[in-house]
Amino acid sequence: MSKLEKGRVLLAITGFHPQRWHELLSAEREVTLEPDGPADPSITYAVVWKQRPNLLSGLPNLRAIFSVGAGVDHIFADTTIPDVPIVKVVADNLTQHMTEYVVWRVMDHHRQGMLYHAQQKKKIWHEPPQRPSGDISVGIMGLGNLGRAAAAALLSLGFKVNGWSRTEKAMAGVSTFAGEGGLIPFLNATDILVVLLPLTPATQGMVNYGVLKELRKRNGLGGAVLINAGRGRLQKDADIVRALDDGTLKEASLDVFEVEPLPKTSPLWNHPKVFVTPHAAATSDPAHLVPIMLSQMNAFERGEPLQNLVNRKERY
Ligand code: NDP
Ligand code: OXD
Repeated sequence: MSKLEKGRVLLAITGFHPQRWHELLSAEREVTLEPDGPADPSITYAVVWKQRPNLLSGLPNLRAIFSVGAGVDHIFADTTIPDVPIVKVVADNLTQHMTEYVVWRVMDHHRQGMLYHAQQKKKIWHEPPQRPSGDISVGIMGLGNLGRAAAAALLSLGFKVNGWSRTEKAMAGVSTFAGEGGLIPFLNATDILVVLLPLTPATQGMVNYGVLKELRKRNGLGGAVLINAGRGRLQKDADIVRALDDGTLKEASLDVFEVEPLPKTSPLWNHPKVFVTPHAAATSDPAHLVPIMLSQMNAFERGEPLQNLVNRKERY
């Protein structure tokens, strides 16, 4: 089949330059760069990141939407998206990056990286007590593709691992909790909270002071720790500052924020107990993701079902 006989792709990206995505998709398909031809009836697929509102509803023959990220809240920000399947990213490379980020941040808090950093600045030679990882329970909010991989890596390092999800899940070695009823018991059994939830109407603002207050504090870490690599609007930035300042939280690693880029005026930038990364926990790499998208499009055109579909009702 020639490029022209295959479904045409609309590439609709805001916030970064899509040149590499364009080059790689163009190797197999005709690609239209938004805003060049948005209402083109020959467009079959849209590959999107934070697409312009009302753009997708103007495509008369759209058959599927592909998200450039694992999160799809950026797609639902447009309330007019047409009723076609939405495919999210599931890729070994992305999962590996997220696992590395979670292990890095958990290990740094566990091994007291912030304390050593502060000591080094003052040239203090002092060795605090070391606790075994088995004394620490890491609770992962969101036991999906990324949460499960992080859980497996943390288990292999000896941590106790709890997982919380919307529906009941079982995972060997992990204590699992589900739904609203499982939330408080999950938090009460957790020393380091790792947030890997999607942003949906049900999860927005969930990482707030009341939730942080429920974390366990009697641990070798000397307090509870928050790590959020899900989405910024899951959390209340001001509640995190309050929790850090009154000792509810000992430390936090934040990759995502209510407003991104994090405003220069945010107290999180200079907070001595916060480690900031710029939404960089797991970057979508087109070299890994475009071949997966293209093979899904090819399979779909052979009559095979699309994989990794978003549940439109739950919005993830
Ligand atoms: P999945 O869809 O595979 O998993 C989502 C998990 O969250 C599931 O376990 C799901 O429960 C759970 N969940 C959803 N809603 C609720 C709820 N209301 N209450 C309790 N649990 C809930 O997503 P991924 O693991 O692939 O990705 C997770 C998120 O990570 C993405 O949505 C994105 O926002 C973020 N992300 C961030 C990146 C970064 O660089 N910072 C990079 C990539 C992703 P159930 O199992 O019952 O369905
Ligand atoms: C994603 C992201 O959702 O990069 O993949 O945040």
